[in-house]
Amino acid sequence: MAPKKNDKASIKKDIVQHSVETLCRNPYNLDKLAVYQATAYSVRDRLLEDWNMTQEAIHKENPKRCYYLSMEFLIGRALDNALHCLEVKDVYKESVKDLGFNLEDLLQQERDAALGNGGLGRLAACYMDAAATLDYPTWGYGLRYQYGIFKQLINSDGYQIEMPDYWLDSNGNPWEFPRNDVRYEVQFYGYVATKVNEKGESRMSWEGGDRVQAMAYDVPIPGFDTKGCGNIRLWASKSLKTFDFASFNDGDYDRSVADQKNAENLTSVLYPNDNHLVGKELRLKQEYFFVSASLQDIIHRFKRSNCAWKDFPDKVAVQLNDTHPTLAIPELQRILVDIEGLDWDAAWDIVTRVFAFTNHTVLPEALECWSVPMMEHILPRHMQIVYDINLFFLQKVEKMNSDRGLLNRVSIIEESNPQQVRMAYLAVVGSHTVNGVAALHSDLVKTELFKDFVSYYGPEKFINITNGITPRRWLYQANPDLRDLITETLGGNHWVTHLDDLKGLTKYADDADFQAKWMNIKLKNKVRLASWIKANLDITVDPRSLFDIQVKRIHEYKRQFMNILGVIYRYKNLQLLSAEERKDVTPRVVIFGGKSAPGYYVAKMVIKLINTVAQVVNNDDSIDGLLKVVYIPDYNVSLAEIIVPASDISQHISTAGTEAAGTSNMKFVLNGGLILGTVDGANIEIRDEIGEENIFMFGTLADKVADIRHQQKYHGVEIDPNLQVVLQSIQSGEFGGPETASVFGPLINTLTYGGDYYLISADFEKYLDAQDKVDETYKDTAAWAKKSILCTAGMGFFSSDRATREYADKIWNIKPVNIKEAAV
Ligand code: 475
Repeated sequence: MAPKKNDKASIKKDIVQHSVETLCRNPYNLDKLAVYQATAYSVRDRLLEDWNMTQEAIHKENPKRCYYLSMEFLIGRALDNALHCLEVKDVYKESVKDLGFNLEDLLQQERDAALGNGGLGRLAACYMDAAATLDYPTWGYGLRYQYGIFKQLINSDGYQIEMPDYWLDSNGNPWEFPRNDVRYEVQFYGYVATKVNEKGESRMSWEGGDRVQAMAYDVPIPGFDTKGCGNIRLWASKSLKTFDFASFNDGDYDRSVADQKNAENLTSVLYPNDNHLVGKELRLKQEYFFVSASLQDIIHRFKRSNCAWKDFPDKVAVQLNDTHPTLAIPELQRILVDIEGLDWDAAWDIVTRVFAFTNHTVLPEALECWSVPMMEHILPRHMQIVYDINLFFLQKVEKMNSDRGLLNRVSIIEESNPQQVRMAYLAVVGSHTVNGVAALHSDLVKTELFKDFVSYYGPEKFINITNGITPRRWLYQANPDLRDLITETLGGNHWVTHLDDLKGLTKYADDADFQAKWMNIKLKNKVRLASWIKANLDITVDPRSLFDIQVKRIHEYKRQFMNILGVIYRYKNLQLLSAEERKDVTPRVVIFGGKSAPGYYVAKMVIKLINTVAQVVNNDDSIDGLLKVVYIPDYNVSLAEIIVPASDISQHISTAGTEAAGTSNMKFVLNGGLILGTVDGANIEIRDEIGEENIFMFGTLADKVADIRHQQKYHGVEIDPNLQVVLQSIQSGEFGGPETASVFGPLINTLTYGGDYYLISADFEKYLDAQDKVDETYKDTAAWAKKSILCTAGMGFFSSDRATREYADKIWNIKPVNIKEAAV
């Protein structure tokens, strides 16, 4: 087939052809959605060429490959990204213009692929972008949920309402290739029997139960400045029995399709919890379905290369994105022992050289545990294998140290009622390397979470790889004016794949001319966000105000509550100021965004409080527009692309030791936004890279948190006096009247009864001081501009290219494939 041509005439022809032949539309009657789709299909054709060439190159070279197993991929929109990667955005803009359309409008027609909750899922997407850009032979594996993360509405009372996200609506999805021929069976339930194999050996065999089918859908991931194109393979569940004819004949139409529906339900919805475990049977089935299909596919590919099993770890690396895919460990052991006939030790040696595990959280409520009876029921053979893995592990530990307490502490099985399988421990025991996602977090992983495992295995098994973000989406694409200024200043595009080049901006930090250009771009991005807010929420905000943004999942540990309490404090202060005093006040727009898990009561109350405060503040003319509060509903990747470039300050204010890394902090700073943050997660490394004078940091240090909690437990919480005033104003009904005030009772109680676990009161004064500093600093535009430039200049380290290379070198032991050479 002749390669696609990228001149305007060919592109226009392709778009029209797809309108007619793929979408079955009359070419003289096309709407934006249809043209978006036809455009997407034409871009997909071009991607497909690169995809095929890349897979062909990898196949020929047959190098060691890495598989990134993640239950979540928060990809966002694909069209704009693909146009940039293929370097055809300008010609496409011209082409659709000729057809009577505006490309930017068409881009808005695409629905986000929102197959993730938050940080963990978006990180996976950034790593796939980097792996494709760097030509690594890496594939992602995930689930093709029919419903991604729910859509969030805010009702007129200020509460979160959830609506289903049926992203694969009737319009079809141009960004996936259904692989009708790539299907595997996945088994559940049943029982374990003993069987004699061909070699006359007695082996366990998993018999009976239910079976469903996994079918593959491939999502191409374009690389930047390469012909390489990566892949994420997503599994959808299908029924093996399409139709029950007996029931149909009996006139029982519902039953005749029930089986099919049941099987398809398995991958129908993403669990909407971030940093929180659910423990539901359907979730366990999703996890097993996912690892079973992925391993069958990986093994199928391995077997085609005619290697022996002992070579498996030299050909395959598997990264477990948190514990969610940890069943892959007992599953591979089962395949090797029960089906392939290896002996236990040889199999276990292979298993432990293949897997590596990334931990993303130390919060106890997020650590996965599965009840033994449930696992026994759904996965009877795996349960036996987990027991055996645990037994052999504990025997080894006992040889070194027979302390019973220690054996209890490191046991994969928790002796509770019912017993639980501690998935994180299983992941540690079955992996060769365990990594945390920022320096402080990896330290806590070693000294707290897996302390006993460190003393058994030694420290080398536990490493840090600080998270990174892709500069393609998060600067090049989301902030075109800043991209162009940087490219012009640095003399070319090289920085997009070598982010350390941004250091070259340092020498312009004091240049008044450059500062003016820089701040002008920031203003333009703020105008863009302000127009979005006006158009969608009908709130007027002044782009010359300081834009103060906190967008992320709503969680007590992230302390949006502290932010809104600070807003109330600011509001009450404004009310007290004279007209003269107000002249000196820095006007602020405080912007919130983020979803709460549907069942997370306290987080939902925080959303309600923010919206109630916004109602009052935004309608109070007496404060001269010096404060506005905005809640942006349905925060997602596409909104982030508008929000992130528009921040002056963003808040990353988790209680020290709770936010593993954070990645939005990196996105904001990359776009010249300053941070107001705690000494937590990656904030610390950002400070080290950009300089402490360019970040506003405050709050209790991680190693002091436990002491304060202990103190509070025995002596009660001493509420900060300023906070006391704020709480009283809520309780008195200043926001929403006396009836609403009682609604906030339980929220306020989280600070008083039982101790202020997230240290809002303990940190409140330092928080307000840091806010004052922000206001003061913002008054000096030149000083602010300098800080902003130095922020961007210092962010090279936080590229997902650096992070992915670290994984490749330190964990996966893989090398890039030479796509052009290998393809010929
Ligand atoms: C951390 N999600 C961030 C980010 O490393 C960090 C999903 C399903 C079930 C339970 N939990 C999850 C997470 O745990 C998660 O998103 N963790 C986040 O990972 C990437 O930057 O600090 O909170």
